[in-house]
Amino acid sequence: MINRNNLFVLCFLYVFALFAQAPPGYDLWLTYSKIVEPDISKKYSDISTSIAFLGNSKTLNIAQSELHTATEKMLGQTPTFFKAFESNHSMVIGTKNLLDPSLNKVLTKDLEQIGNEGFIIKSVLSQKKTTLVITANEDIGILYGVYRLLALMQQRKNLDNIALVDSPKIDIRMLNHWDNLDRSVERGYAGFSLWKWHKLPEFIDQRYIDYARANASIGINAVSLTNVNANALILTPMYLEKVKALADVFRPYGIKVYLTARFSAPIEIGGLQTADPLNEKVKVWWADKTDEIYKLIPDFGGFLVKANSEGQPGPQNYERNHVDGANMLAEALQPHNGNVIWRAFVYSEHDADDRAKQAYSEFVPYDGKFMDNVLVQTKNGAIDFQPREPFHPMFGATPKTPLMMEFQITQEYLGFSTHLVFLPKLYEEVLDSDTYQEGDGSTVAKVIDGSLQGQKITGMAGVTNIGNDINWTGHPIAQGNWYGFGRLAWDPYLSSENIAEEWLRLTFSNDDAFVKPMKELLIMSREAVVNYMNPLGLHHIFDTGHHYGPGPWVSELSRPEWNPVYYHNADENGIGFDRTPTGSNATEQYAEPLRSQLNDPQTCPEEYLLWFHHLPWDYKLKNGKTLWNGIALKYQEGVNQVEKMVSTWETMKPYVNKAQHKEVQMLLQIQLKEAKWWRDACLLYFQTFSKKELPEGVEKPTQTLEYFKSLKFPFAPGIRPRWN
Ligand code: BDP
Repeated sequence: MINRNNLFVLCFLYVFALFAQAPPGYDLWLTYSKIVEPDISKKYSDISTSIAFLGNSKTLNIAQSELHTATEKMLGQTPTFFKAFESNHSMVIGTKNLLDPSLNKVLTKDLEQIGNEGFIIKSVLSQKKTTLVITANEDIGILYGVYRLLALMQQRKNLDNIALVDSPKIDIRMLNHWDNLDRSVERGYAGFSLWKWHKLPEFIDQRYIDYARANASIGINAVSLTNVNANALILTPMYLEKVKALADVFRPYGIKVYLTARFSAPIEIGGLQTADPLNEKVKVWWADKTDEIYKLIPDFGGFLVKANSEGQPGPQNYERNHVDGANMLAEALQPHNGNVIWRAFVYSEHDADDRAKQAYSEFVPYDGKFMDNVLVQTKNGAIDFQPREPFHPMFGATPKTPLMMEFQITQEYLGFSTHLVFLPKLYEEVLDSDTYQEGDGSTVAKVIDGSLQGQKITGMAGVTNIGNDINWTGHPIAQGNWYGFGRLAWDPYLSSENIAEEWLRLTFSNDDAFVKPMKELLIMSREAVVNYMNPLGLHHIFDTGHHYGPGPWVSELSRPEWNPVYYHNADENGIGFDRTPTGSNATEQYAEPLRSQLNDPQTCPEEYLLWFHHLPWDYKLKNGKTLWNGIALKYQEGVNQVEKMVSTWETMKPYVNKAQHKEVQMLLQIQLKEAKWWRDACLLYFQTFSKKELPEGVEKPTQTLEYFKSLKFPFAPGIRPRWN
């Protein structure tokens, strides 16, 4: 019978249960929900009853406790752990030097292949009994192996006879935070920065640990904490103590900390008169500063530098060049095995040449001149994180310089954290592109992982979409972009479809009735955004500053290449940017046969048509439609695709937590409204040049062009402070 006392206890238990569980979305893909299929649960339980977990270290303890928590949640069973190898264990986990010699022998060949970070998960028959072995050369490999095993379990994979030998194909797998010291985030749409600088170093937020755990679970091993538009204060002793505290949290998870280095720091915080990279005092200042950092953080990763780009200081302020600047820092870091990651995102208001050509023109001649510990970080495309860009022509064009890929995970030009876009599809398109630099099959992935041109050090960075929102990324589905980036940084040959499937299964449900339609939705979502924002190769027609919503009419900004009209060139004769030899000749930066293919509108892939060509409104597309009708129909298609996303999501209610279902539902409604906004605003504007009617099948706009032009968003999130 329920009396007052036990009612109180029940209420207490209910409230406790509510708070004991992380709020929806906080657990990311590490949900470890209960495995309800009895046969699978039984099999997994058998494997994880008695575990010899060899060795002791912070990293190993994390792996062990993850295994403990996960099996408890998934199987309702707590494994018994042994710290020494006895007999009859169902699972053995340990680095190679701790394994039983007979096991070690069986695995030697595999162990030789996996380097410091790889792992082996293998079902081994020994003394008539199968044991699941997780081994690696180093502790971090064990941690990665445990996460992988748990991910396989979450996906209900068959583990009988498993023989998985895996290691990362890329060395530096890095998140770039564009976080400012005041906790605002440049191009951040998921709240404020995670880093509570004011409370560090003493106060260690649980979130730092949860963040490191999530990264380790997908193999991310490097983090740059601060905005590339850097503030020199981060290099002062007070802040370095705080950075050290974060580095200490991240270390057992295999994550190294990097900082952005403001080139003028020797003046701003060092009291010098100059930051000239060839000046002796400047060199000594950076060398001392670097030593100071390594005293605190012995495994410090190095510096990420944006120099002489968009107003940031750099070596050119002293008539020196990027090589002088990068090598000066590289010298300071070299004794400590640190790296310089020098960004190639440069374009100048003093250079009248096509912005798309400038980074290549400036950097390719420096090939072979950088020190060995310099990587040049290059955005995936030559303009700026657009919904679709052809790959950056620098990939493959600098055989003696490691190029580090820079993708954007935060959706600056993709509808912020309001629009649903599954970005691994975009990343895959870039990585699979053939540069032809060393003949057929010279894909960007092979450039990045060093296999094409033999680079000794390799890297991939993602400008992160993480903030202090409960669900980390603002949009619940945007977590999949963090996940997918990590997976591709580990293995740039993975398919976006497999990543989508993995992530859906880990995060939401293993029910095929959910996974199949949702996978289709995710894969389509990228093309949908391209269609309703920038179809057929249009680019950079976003409204000024915040980059939210359309602004193809913007023409009054001080630098020509900041104006959308610079990119679309619409007039009565047509639309598009002529980058062939009759125009800016940017195509010359691509290798043959690609160059010729791009130069001819008939052979140029239609998705890049207006990126490379200025064409008349009545130009005939492959489907026989005129360019004008084709553009209009693409905008409409984008809207239709979002409508489809809305209706698919409606049917997903049974598989998703109620609160998250509602969140995505509301966000999709905004996305639909805004897809129509894009379509109507762009078509009304371009119509002033084409002077043609909208074709059949395209909905009529319900507002005027003047109305769309009048929309202003002074407080849109993520706006860059003009300059720190
Ligand atoms: C652009 C952003 C700007 C960044 C810049 C960069 O609009 O906020 O500072 O890229 O990558 O996309 O440095």
